[in-house]
Amino acid sequence: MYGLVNKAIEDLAVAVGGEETWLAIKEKAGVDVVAFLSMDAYPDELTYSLVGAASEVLGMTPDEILEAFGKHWVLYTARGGYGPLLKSAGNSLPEFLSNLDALHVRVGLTMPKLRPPSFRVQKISESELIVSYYSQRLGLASMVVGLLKGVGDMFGQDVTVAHTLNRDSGADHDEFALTFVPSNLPASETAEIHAAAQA
Ligand code: 1MF
Repeated sequence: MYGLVNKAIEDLAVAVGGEETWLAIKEKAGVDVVAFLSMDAYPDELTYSLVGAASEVLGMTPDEILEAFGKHWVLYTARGGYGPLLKSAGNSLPEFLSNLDALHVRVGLTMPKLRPPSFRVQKISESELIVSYYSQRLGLASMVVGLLKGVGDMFGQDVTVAHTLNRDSGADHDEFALTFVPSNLPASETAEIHAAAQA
């Protein structure tokens, strides 16, 4: 995956435990890269190793790490210069998720090694969606749970996610049932993510 992903993991690790925690994670993962380059493509195995090592160092399950990372990715990219990209994908949770494939097409124009997942969105009601997730990668469904919640934060929506179809159980793709309501996140926090995405 592009280095931007590994940099976002670093950013989360440093936010949670400081620089020493990040160095411990890199060491345990056997990663000797001093600084990741956003635009370089790194082997997926490196990213999976970082997730495994973060799980051991932070005492969380890999799925908890992945979910936390998914949420952080939205904030990290919104702050880190991709605000306009995120903004261009829509003004509401359903609209944004429906436009994710188009967003990845845009990124892929300049990043030829991008292997983007694909999302399909069915509207059930004003507050319920079914999101289908197709990926060339295995084991990242918990990251998608965090991504969906992070997108909710961006629009001030509290999203409940149920993982209703699971590739780990033999399904050909993953499916999530989303219920969303206006969030009671501190307005400052929603505002920060939203403002970053407008920048
Ligand atoms: O193949 C890849 O390297 C790759 C990297 C990141 C593929 C996808 C993504 C983004 N995706 C990560 C989870 C992938 C799980 C899987 O493969 O099954 C998150 C997608 C997503 C889902 C919900 C909400 C928001 C999401 O992401 C928004 C997004 C997507 C891509 C980027 C930024 C925000 C992006 C931007 C620049 C990139 C790479 C990805 O690389 C550059 C480009 C220019 C300069 C520097 C780096």
